[in-house]
Amino acid sequence: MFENNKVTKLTGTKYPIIQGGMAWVADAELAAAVSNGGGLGIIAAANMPPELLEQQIIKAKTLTDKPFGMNIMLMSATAEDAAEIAAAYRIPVVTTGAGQPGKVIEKLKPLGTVVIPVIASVALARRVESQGADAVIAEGMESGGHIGEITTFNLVPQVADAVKIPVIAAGGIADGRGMAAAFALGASGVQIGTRFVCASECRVHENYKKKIIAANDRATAVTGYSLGHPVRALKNKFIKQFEELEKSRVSAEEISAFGSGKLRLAVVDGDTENGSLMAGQSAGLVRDIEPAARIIDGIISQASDIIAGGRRCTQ
Ligand code: TUI
Repeated sequence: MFENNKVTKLTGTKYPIIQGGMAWVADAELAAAVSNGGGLGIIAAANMPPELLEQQIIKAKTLTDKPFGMNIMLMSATAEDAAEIAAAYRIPVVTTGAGQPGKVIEKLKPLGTVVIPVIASVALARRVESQGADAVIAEGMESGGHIGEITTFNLVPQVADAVKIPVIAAGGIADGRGMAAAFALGASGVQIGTRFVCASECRVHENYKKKIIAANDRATAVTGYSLGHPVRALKNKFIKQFEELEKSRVSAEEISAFGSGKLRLAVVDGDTENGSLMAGQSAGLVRDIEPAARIIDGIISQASDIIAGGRRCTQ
């Protein structure tokens, strides 16, 4: 049912499912596993040194013959290097996040790269469309990591009304119900992050995965509003301390310094108390660690059943 739609035509994948470009998490192995499962795997350039990013791309090519993409985090000091590398390796699809992607579009579009910015508002969706973006990922504030202000349920249909390019929904989607709902709101694809953190192929520390699986509906909190960079993560000691600092008279620089390196601490060292466990509200929906291909198959089959069933609203 989802094969050969607007998004699969852009991404060259079987299904319109894109993996989130999660810093420290989205490496060659996860990207290849998602691509092998029929979605679009993504390597997150984040703050990776250029040599490491190149190694990851080369490694992914040994693990899959399917297309995979790259995410450029625009707040990163290495964003321009990442765009150079995307160009040099002819990465077919590039997603961007956390900023204005004008320069990336200008650089990569002439090479034929499909550029899909993550946006969190209608205004930015309109702007990137006029700059030549091929599609947009409308990311609601249910997402993990750096977020905007609008919920997926409101952002997706408003963006779908405002632009002609395909809209991919993100934020709060972890199963086939979420995917079916996204399509009902006008999306032609979904981006999924948190659920893929719990893919067997994802090399995130086991402790991180266990915290997501144990999470309930109220397990996440948003910090960083005072810094202008709200971030959603699972509540823990680190979040409590961060909240205390934000309430105090401590300077923004000191608070930022306190947050620095904490995602790595959680992902690599498995320190679930002092690290930043970035995750979306859909953590409450994640129950098991499963191979990426099984996650994708389950989502597609559940979403297809819901849509094909044309369910009568008697539930
Ligand atoms: O980028 C994300 N999620 C992220 S990036 C990240 S790394 C990080 N680590 C620590 C602190 C802060 C960040 C973790 N999670 N998602 C895509 C996204 N982009 N969400 C929201 C936006 C966005 C927001 C504002 C995109 C553009 C934008 O433009 C505002 C403007 O006008 O410049």
